[in-house]
Amino acid sequence: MAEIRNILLIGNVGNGKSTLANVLTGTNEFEESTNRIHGNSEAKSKEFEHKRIKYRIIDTVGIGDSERTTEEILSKIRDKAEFINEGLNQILFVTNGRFNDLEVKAFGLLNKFIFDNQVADYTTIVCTNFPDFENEEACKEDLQTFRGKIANLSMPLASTATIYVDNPPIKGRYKSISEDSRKASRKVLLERLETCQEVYQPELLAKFIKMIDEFNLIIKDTNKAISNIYNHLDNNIKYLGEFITERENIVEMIENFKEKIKEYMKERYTTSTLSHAALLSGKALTISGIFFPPTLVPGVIISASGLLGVAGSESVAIAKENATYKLFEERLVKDKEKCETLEKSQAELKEYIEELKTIRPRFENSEYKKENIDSKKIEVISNVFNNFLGEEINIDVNLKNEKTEHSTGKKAGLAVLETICLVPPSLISIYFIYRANQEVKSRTSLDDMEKIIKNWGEEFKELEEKKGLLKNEYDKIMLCKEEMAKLLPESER
Ligand SMILES: Nc1nc2c(ncn2[C@@H]2O[C@H](COP(=O)(O)OP(=O)(O)OP(=O)(O)O)[C@@H](O)[C@H]2O)c(=O)[nH]1
Ligand SMILES: [Mg+2]
Repeated sequence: MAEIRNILLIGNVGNGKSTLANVLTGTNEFEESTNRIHGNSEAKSKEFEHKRIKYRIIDTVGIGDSERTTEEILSKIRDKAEFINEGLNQILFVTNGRFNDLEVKAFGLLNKFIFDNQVADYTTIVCTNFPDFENEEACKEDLQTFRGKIANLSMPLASTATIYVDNPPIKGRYKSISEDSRKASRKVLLERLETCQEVYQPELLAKFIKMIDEFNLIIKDTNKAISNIYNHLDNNIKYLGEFITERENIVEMIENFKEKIKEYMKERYTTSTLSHAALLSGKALTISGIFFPPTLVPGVIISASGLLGVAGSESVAIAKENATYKLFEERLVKDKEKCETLEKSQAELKEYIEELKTIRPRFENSEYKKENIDSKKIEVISNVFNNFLGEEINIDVNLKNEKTEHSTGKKAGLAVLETICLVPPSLISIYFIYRANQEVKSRTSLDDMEKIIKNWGEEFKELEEKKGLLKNEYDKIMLCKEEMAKLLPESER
């Protein structure tokens, strides 16, 4: 025999469970609701002793409310699992004598999911609100009609032991009469409970708890995966937007520089032509100085200034070009970093989508769904999976990141070589003028920059399309997220 007898009170909202708990425990610790529609939201338990037998009265929140789903009804009882697991001595099914369909349905659900066929042996129906409860004949007569009525609703209930009580509220004009009535009710109840020695171990409860917990975990995991997908999609879209803008900025920057470089290329061509001309004529004067000495000094001066001009214009060109490249390359490095970040974020997004996919079979195979415990919740989750995972999800964005092959060193080396070649008297200057002319025409120094921004230009349309696709997925997941939030308790939304 258990040390303490657990007595579980169940029954319709407002049928007098809490009142009965007060009557039994001889306290007023259980809240007797005056509002019959919105009863206790919380239910507690209290121990007391009578004739050296310890009892624990476990009140529950009213069941059988037309608004309540199967799960709600069952989970009310599940909250008391700690005591139910210890074993129950008696379940007091509190009714006001007018059993309705919902009460019968609730009792049926309890049998199916928490208790088992044996439950009727451990249940006593307590009819409250029966002022004539001390009149044996009146009770018998009522019991007959009552059983006749419920026989076709629930056979186990029709054969369950039934007692009658009346626990009117202790207030107003009839206060003392009410107190007397409650005392007499208590006697009837305790006499009944004294005979209940056996402990009933509801075996289905553990299974039921597992089923509910499993399902709650599915909701939690689904919600987490959806939130992660939502956040990543949101980030990806914003990021891709910024990425596109940034590339557009680079393209604009290059376009501007292109103009500037064109300008200085022209200047460079002029300087280069003048310098080379000076150099050529200087050299000619120097050579004629052999035959006509007065031209020697001016010839050396003119060729030296020409040489300086060539070297100067070349080094300015290299420096300007170098500055442009540096800037471009810096932006390219940033662009590359962005590509990598987006790639990483996309990989994570894919992982979360895969995760969501793995939850789906868990949901489909769950006992909860098979037993259709809560059709509303099941529908919400089904819709979420169908809506988001229904079609192939296309989130891949392939970004190309190119490298430039600009080398300042090579150019500077060539320039030095050029200057050295110009020192001895020779006609090589003419070739260099020709080369400077060619460079102005082809602007080779901009070639690879132009190639990159051209490729990007072709990619922009594709990226915008991708952004649109991501946005579609985002809209879908947002709806799923909103739906899922409805399944979560207020505090976790
Ligand atoms: N006359 C009379 N009134 C009762 C009896 N039992 C309960 N009441 C009244 O019915 C109302 C509801 O009683 P509660 O004990 O709060 O009912 P409950 O089953 O705990 O209700 P919930 O917690 O909402 O499910 C209260 O106003 C009680 O005073 C009874 O046997 N006779
Ligand atoms: Mg109550």
